[in-house]
Amino acid sequence: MTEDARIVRLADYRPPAWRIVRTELAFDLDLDDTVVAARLELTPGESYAPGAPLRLDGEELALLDIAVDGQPLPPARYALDGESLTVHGLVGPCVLETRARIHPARNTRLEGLYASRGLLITQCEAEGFRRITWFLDRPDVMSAWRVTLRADRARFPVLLANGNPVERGTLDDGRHYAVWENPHATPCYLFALVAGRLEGIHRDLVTAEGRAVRLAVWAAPEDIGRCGFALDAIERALRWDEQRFGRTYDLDVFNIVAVQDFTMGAMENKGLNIFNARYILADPDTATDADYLAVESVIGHEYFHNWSGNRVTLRDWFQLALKEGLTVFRDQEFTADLHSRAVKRIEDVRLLRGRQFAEDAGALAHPVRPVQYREINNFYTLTVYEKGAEIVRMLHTLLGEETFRAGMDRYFADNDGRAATVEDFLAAHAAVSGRDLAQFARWYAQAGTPQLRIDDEYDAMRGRYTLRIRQHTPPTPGQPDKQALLIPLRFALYGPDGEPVAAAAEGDAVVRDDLIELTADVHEIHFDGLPAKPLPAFNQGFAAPVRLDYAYTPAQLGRLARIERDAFNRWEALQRLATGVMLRTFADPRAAQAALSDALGDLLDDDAADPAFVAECLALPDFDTLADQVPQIDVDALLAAREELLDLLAEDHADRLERRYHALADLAAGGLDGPAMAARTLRNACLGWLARLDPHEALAQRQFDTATVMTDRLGALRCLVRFDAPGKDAALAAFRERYRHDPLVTDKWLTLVAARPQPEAVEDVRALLASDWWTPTNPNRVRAILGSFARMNPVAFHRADGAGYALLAAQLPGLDAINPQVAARLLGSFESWQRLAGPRRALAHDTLRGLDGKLTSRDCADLLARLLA
Ligand code: 0A1
Ligand code: ZN
Repeated sequence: MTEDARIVRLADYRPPAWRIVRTELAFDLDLDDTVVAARLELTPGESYAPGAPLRLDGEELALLDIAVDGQPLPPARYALDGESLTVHGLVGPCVLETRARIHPARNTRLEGLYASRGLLITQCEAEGFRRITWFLDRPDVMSAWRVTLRADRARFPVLLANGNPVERGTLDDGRHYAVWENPHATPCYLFALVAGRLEGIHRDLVTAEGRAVRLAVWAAPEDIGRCGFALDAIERALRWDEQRFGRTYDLDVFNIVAVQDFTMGAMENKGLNIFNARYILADPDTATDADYLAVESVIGHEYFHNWSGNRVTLRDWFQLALKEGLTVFRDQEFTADLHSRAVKRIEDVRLLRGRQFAEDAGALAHPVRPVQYREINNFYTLTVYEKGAEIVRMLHTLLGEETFRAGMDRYFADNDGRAATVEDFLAAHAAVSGRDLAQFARWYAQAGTPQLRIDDEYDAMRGRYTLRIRQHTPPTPGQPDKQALLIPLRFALYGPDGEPVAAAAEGDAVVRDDLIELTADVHEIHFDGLPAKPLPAFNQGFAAPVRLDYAYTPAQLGRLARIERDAFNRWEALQRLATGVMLRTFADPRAAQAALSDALGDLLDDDAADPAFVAECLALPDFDTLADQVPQIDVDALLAAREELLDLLAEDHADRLERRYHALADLAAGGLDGPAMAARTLRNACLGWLARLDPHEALAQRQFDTATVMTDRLGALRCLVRFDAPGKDAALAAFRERYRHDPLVTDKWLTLVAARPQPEAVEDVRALLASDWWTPTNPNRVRAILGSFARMNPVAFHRADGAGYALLAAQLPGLDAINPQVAARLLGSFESWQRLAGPRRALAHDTLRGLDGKLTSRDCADLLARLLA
């Protein structure tokens, strides 16, 4: 088979030849050996051809028995290979029964059924179910399910599966069983079971439709005390989806489980969500405020999938963004409604611009809906998730909340119980809005971040102000030419008094209130009757995920930071100002720096502003965001320019920073309420600046010594490590010992060590890899050490001698053999290698070439080929 024969293409989609209308599974569970009995009720599907064989997916399964309609099947009637089971001579509806033996404890890929600390866990998305039994492992085959779990009662007292519990009882030899029924038509990627020694907490409630539901959180006994916040978060998510989207829950139970070994963040299996423990466990001593918010957001995300993903699922994996982009949008709105909308938007845009833009500009760029793949696991990307959510957000912007909600209702109603496509989603919104969304659909098909270039002109004689707006999307791999997109561009014009100017727009684009709908490569729009040239502001709320090029002066940005009505854009003005200073793009660098410093000073003096927002403004663009702004990444120059500016600003505002730090102390001592969290955020931001100034190291040390919550303890420790304070090593050791038995907090310590912005971090990481802390089968641990190193430590990862690249590359073959998805994500850290300036480009290139032939998984082989193409 050639490499190309493995490529799966959207254009080749065919409906299934067979459907599986009902699936009954019975598991005899054990860590080393599990036996899976499957009973599949098959009926011919749309593309059924009489006499054609049935081909089921199946990997690493040992066949014990096979029968059709109750009769054992002779060997001549079926064929097995490493990937499939083919059955011949089936005509019309029939029942296929198989029994297979599998080995969970040997499963280090963590796909299919695997063991984690004595628990048995499943992960089936995208194609893991075929490692449990033979099946049509594709999302458009939807079945009703009945699952029986049998196991030793002492070692596996809790037995969970999808749907509702219907029966349980005792067997001989100390064994017991439980039966679960999931009546909703569900594809196999949403199958789940969990068995083991777990404890649970629960809450009973009644949905808006009057259904009694039991919500429960399950975790290892030592962790159950840290699950209360997660249980509250489920209830908040359930109520929010009822109110904002009119979606109610549809089973008698909703279970979520925390596990320590999990490749991704969490998984939305029907009625039984499985979570990486880091997105469930939280208490003030071990979780930061940011961790709490992440727990709430991921719980929301998985819960919201029950409608966007489960009730309406995907026709094929090319449609992944149909569930993921939509569900990210929904979880973003959940957080925005519950907390600060402006702060949430800023954080989402930071991630988008710092990471997704880089993906879209690098060797791995792909459309939100790809048209081909070698390995679908490689498409769980920031582009599918985050840019996918931005597309839904633009639709919301274009239609407005009311029409968008009607479009969502229509989408859910028309597609409930079905496997849908992006076209179905757009058709629902087109139907309710009466709009033609054909051009808008290009957002799903075209890779690359669009660039808007805006020039303006003011004719004082006529009082006419003109905007000329050009759009351009750069070429990406396989897509040299791009077409114009429908881009909703929000804008405002400010007069000399700082008030918005109300002037009617005319020109060759549709303009509705504050929204210009760009559809062509170039638009010209003018406003008449303006007594003075206005100050324009664009893309409020970052309504469109584009780069925006308008030649602001530092003074204009300083002014926007004060007068712009949109909070996101006030933050954005400061980011632009800081970026321009660091990249030296302003004609008068001194004036630019002064404008930035003045604006930050005013913010620090503004006790009425939300402290969390002020903290966002103090967080100037990071390395990734700066690197995204330049054609060639000169690592040393970017890092140096950033440090230089931060040092100067810290000097400028030492007094103000200190005042806010102390003034917020009382408020920050509160609990998990918004004001207390915001106060801690700003205090720790101030500390981060102050720690740059020698005499203030003592402040960080004092905060570390007296901290009562993880947010403050970790915030202080980060400063000590970051600036190499004298107490750094003692503090790191104290922290490590205090949390030695807590894997999630140990990961925080390892992250600090691996991300320490010093070239010697390469040697520190090497030492960690040789220590007992290195457990390469645990994805969180691999991420804490190598992920933090490659993604959060540009100083060491891009070390001039190439030692950082070599360190990572040396680990990849071993990791690839353990867990290909984890290895592939690390390999993705090289996505921007082609833009590196100087010798680093060749060093990275050589490192990648050196991996050729050493990475055996389809995941890594595919990525490496694309990186080197
Ligand atoms: N659907 C999950 C993410 C997920 C994807 C793949 C996984 O294993 C390969 C696991 C989880 C979500 O969006 O939360
Ligand atoms: Zn998701």
